[in-house]
Amino acid sequence: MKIMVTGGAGFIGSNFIRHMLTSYPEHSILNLDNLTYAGNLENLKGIESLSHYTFIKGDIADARLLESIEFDAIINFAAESHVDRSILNAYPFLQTNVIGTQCLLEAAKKRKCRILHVSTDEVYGSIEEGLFIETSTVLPNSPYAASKASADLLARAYHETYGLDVSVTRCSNNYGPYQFPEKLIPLVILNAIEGKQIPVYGDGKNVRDWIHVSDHCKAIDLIFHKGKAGTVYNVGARNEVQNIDIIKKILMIMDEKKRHEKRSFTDLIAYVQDRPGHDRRYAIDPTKVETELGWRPEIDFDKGISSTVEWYMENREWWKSILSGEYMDYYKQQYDGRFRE
Ligand code: NAD
Ligand code: TDX
Repeated sequence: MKIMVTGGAGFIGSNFIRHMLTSYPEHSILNLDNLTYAGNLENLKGIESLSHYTFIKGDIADARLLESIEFDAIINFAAESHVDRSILNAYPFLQTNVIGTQCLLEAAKKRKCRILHVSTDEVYGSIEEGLFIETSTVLPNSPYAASKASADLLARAYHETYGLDVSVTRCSNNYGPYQFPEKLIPLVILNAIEGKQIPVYGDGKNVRDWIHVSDHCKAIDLIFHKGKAGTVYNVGARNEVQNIDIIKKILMIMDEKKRHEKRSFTDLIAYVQDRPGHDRRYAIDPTKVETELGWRPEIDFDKGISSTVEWYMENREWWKSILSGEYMDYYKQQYDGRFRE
């Protein structure tokens, strides 16, 4: 089977491609990614030369390009993914997350093939108490969340109208290696290493439900192979943490690793203006994927966060080239125009 993974040069997509190439050497993986600021081929270092892996630089919203590519199934990770950026400019979010997803649904419809669309718990909005289930009302609060919710609704419509074999996954906040340093966890680690302030939005008591990226990847693998068409699966590790607690935990781990220095990293914490429309709490119920498909998260949060801190400490070259912007120049020039016309 030739599986087209979109957005495979990003954080979760690259972790997923590694997982698939190891778990299914019989499948070939095609990575379609247009290398936005968040796409980094360094995330895939070491696998470019594998015979069952191919990279295509291209846009998921390019319907003509999609027609020219051969594949048997699609797993869609490609997206604009950062809430703060969507608040500054929603347009690229609608273009990629809505129009792009619609182009992929259309391409899957033409080929009558399976498509798994990777979505987020943010589509449900904020919940003060209890947990969101798959049939909870979709009430997105940021332009990012609204664009993801729109794509989810299109996926549903393509199933109802055309009988498309599509499943949607809604996962909670991921952490782990190769996450772009605009997101909370890598930002805290890198700012601490560089002695920069750590901005805490509002009172720092917003709650997110955290899952290690490798647990998310395994859930997607399972849902792709065994999930029911036309349905949604929540994916989460029942691991709710307040932002300020996660920040303090990371800084404590870093303090422990640097005992010789007098200054504590916790001095770097700075409360700043809140994010507009900042969702107070995300919490999802993953019972469906657990009982229907037997998925369980495997990575304990304390161990996962500690190994993640270590990964960023040991992979300085990876993030230094992101912070300096070098990663874009080198890789983007290499691929520009090569597959487009
Ligand atoms: P990311 O920003 O790290 O990566 C996104 C990738 O998509 C990049 O490689 C980028 O180049 C590519 N891309 C963007 N626009 C494209 C386009 N038009 N055509 C082709 N490629 C394009 O994102 P991520 O954190 O890895 O998230 C992946 C998916 O998972 C997204 O759909 C996101 O909504 C969803 N998700 C993320 C999280 C999380 O915590 N990060 C949680 C739940 C769901
Ligand atoms: O500097 C910061 N300070 C801060 O307090 C940043 C970047 C974030 N925060 C807060 C905002 C959130 O409450 O930390 C929390 C996590 O923020 P992000 O890492 O930006 O993630 P979030 O907004 O929760 O969205 C993430 O999880 C769901 C991903 O970016 C989405 O793609 C995914 O759908």
